[in-house]
Amino acid sequence: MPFARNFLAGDAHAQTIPDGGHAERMERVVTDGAHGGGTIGGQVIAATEDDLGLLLPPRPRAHDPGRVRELELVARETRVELVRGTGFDAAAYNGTVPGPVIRVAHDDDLRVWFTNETPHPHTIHFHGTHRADMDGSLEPVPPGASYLYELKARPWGMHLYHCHTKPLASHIARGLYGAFIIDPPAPRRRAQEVVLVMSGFDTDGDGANDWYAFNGRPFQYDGRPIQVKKRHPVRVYLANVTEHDPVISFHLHGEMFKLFRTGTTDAFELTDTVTLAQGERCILEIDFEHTGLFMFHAHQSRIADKGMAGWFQVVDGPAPIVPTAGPGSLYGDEFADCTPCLGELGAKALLKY
Ligand SMILES: [Cu+2]
Repeated sequence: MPFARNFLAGDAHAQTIPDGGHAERMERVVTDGAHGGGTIGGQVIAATEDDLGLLLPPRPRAHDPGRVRELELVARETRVELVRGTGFDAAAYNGTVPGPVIRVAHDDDLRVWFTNETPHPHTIHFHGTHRADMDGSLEPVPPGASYLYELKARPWGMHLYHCHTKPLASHIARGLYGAFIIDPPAPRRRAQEVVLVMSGFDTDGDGANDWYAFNGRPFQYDGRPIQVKKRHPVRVYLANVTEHDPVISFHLHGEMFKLFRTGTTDAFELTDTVTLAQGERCILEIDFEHTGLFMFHAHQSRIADKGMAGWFQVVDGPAPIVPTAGPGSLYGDEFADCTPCLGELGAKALLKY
């Protein structure tokens, strides 16, 4: 048990969290209403719900090297609804598939208190740089145990976190993954920001995906396009964590986008399609010139037809970035009015910073 020192007995929430001398700058992230709010350094941060927590990333923070950012992730088994009447037995971080969007700044000191409340061993593996004992691939966290992951958030870019317990495919495919954004020291230009995590769901256990989705819900942005404003940059944090398919493509209609691969440099390519292998991610920036409905989807038709398709609704004038009921629904008309679907998965997902 070389890393036993990192296992926390019992309930991590009952632990005294050391402040490491940074109490005045420590910010705790409460991610699940079940655990209520917390008090750190005299600051009370309440847990709240947000239906759009998987689409809209937390707001960026200024570069402040050494700032401590804390959050809690709890793995639980849960049944999620993919489309009406189709459930999926998932293992999920904080109850949603994908797990909550984690967003920190370059050089933040990230502490993730992980508790495994499932009957199987799980971990969290973060992409980016960290010590070997923080990798999440060497020491499975047993059922009922906790583990404290500590890492300096580097490098800036679009990353992932996911379980790294064997057999890997089944752990990831069950839903233990999420987006991990590290903001650069020099802020990116102002933009309307969204997160799109692409994944698949093998509902019958035959090793092939039966449904595909952006942010865990097939067709959700098809029935409810994502509203954005014309001539205001749209930034998409895009990741592919699809198991069972070697690659997923992403294609945008009506406009080109700047493609920043992994988002770790300012170099970009102008295109309208990007193909991502499993675990790859990128940042896209789009300046819509025209109003109207513009589709985005996996260019592999089989995959788009099974849920990985949506729309941007570009408007001229004030527009919140929210999915709204829209007129267009090329795919999945039967799900377009699935009001109860919207938000269920995102309700517990938002990290409050
Ligand atoms: Cu796992």
